[in-house]
Amino acid sequence: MKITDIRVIVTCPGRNFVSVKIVTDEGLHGVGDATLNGRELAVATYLTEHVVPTLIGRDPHRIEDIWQYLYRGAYWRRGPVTMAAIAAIDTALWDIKAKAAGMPLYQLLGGASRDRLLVYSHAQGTTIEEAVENFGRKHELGYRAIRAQTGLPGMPHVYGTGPYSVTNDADLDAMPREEVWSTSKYLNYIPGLFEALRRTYGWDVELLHDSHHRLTPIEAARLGKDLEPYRLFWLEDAVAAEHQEGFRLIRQHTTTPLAVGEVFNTIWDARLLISEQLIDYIRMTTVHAGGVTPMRKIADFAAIYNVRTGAHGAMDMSPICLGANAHLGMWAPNYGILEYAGYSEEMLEVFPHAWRFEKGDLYPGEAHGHGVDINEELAAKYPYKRAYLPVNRLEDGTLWHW
Ligand code: GCO
Ligand code: MG
Repeated sequence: MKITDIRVIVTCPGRNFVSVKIVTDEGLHGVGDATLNGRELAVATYLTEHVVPTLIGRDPHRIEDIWQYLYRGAYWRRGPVTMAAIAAIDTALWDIKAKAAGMPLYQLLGGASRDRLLVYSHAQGTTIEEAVENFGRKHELGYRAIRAQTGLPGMPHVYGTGPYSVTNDADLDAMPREEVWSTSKYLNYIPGLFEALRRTYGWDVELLHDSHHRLTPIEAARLGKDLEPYRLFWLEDAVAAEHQEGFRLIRQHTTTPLAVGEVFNTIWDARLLISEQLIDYIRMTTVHAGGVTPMRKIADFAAIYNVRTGAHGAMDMSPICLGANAHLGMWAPNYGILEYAGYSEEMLEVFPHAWRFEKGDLYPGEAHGHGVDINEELAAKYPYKRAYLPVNRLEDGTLWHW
């Protein structure tokens, strides 16, 4: 089999997605997600100008060799742009291999380790009352694990707390929106949210929370301790993880489970956190970790240390990435949970998919490959729109982690 064409497809059915479609001389094709929220065209250009020309004519079955060729061969390794580009190629190649083998991707990876995948959704509000109410709506939809976020009294909109909308993380702002943050107000207010959730919905639902990199290690340790009575499934991105040793300090102080990894690009970014058992869940995801090939290795490495997977699945990862994550999750012996933020109707029309959601679980489906495709004609109807993620400042104007 030979690769005859690789198309890089940029589309904006409500938010920007970058996809790769690899076509072969045997009529099989595969697709991969290359979306890097807010920096989409950097990846599209990296692919078109630097990657695609080197792959035409190659054997698509040589996935590992092509991955090494793009990773080691470029000399300039790692980084979100490079790894999203490699991920898209790698995911499309696994899609082709599984289709050629006549089986769903999870079968090729080693077969199912479970029947279904527990997923988590989001509930948020500008106040605790609003967040508790919205949590109830998600609970009624059947979700058994829900991430809860609330705004802070007297503060303008903060991350993940605005009115629910399918595009609300990056509602196509023409310039980066500036948000305001106060750690002390947050640390005082947030335990009240989880107290209210447990009081209202009891103990039969998993609670998650995302601090979005905004705390220092000692602040995160304090929050972890304060949340212990509510038995969280995890506390996510408590600190900016460049400072990995900071997790030692958090770990010494709290039994609240810790999750991190959505901005990691390679297994090296997670090496210390996993091998020292400083975290409980590794949240790396197919598109940002370099594809299915490294995701398998990360899962196996994490399993040695009892760290479970919890892949990032906000809606800025396309339905293709969700499909690949679902197949990896079906196989991984140490699967933990998968984020499933959901997509709009327009998005799902552009990306026909075999996975389905039912009663709090995701099923990857039995279609051959990873089960997600792209409707190129429809994709062309939604041209790219420049969009930014917000930035974050402390009340005195200091630029802070977003
Ligand atoms: C999450 C994330 C997202 C990110 C977004 C950035 O846990 O789902 O934190 O909301 O902010 O994916 O593009
Ligand atoms: Mg997050």
